[in-house]
Amino acid sequence: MKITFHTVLKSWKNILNYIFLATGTTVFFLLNIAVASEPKPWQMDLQEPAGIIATKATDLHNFLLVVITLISVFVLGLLVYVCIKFREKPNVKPSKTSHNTLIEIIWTVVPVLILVVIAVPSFKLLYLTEADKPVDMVVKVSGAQWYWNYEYPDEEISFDSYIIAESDLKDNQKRMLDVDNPLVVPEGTRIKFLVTGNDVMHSFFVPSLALQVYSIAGRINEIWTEVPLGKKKYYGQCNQICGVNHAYMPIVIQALPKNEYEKWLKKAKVKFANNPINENNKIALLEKKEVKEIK
Ligand SMILES: [Cu+2]
Repeated sequence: MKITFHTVLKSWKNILNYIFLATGTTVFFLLNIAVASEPKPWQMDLQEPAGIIATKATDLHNFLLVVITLISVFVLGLLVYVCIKFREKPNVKPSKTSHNTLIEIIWTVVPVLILVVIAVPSFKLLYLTEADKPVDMVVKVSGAQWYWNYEYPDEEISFDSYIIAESDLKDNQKRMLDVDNPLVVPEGTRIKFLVTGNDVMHSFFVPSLALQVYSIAGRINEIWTEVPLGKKKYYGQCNQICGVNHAYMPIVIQALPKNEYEKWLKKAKVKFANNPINENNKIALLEKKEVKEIK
């Protein structure tokens, strides 16, 4: 091929096009990461953790992944070694060994030690999730067939949250994930969720915030999380098979800056003014508070 000024210019143009395209795609993905925590197509890893519990849970997951990989590789290596070393050809007369005290002690003690090493960070995390930490706000979540109800006991508002049907989706809304009324919270807030159910069992599951708790009728389960700073949407789904429309009850937690949250709250108090607050649950909530204060 003859190299002319024109071809050089053309190839430079191509290179520049690629650079622009690559930068554009990267910026798009970074922006996407910045505004939403959601599952991605062909995602192999966990969702990016948000808040202290999710970060620690992801760290534990990564640590366990190393441990389990080492164990699997070791066991596979042993199997291959045994298959080769004790194959029939060089061992026409098979060994009849049935006991070896040293090996038996090793294969009992080493797994116990591994379990202890795993148990320490695991229990630490478990205690953290169960800890009665002071929180900034309380939200009551009720699972129903097949939608969620969110109640802000301190603000005396309550509303239902339904999936947006595929035919009604707007350009920036996600199929099977976006809802009409998201659970709006202020950014940088520690929230306690009181989770209960209206009918069958559901499960309130928002992976990026490490929230997963069963929603059971007649029972209140507690869980807390720290929503980090930043205007962001955290997507989740019911993950307890609860009936025919189980797949259609997604969860959206929308974190807003404090002033935007206050504005939303004002509007919400008007919009949801007619929604009844469950008086029985409110009493249960008060009792719970009192019990804690006595302790
Ligand atoms: Cu479900």
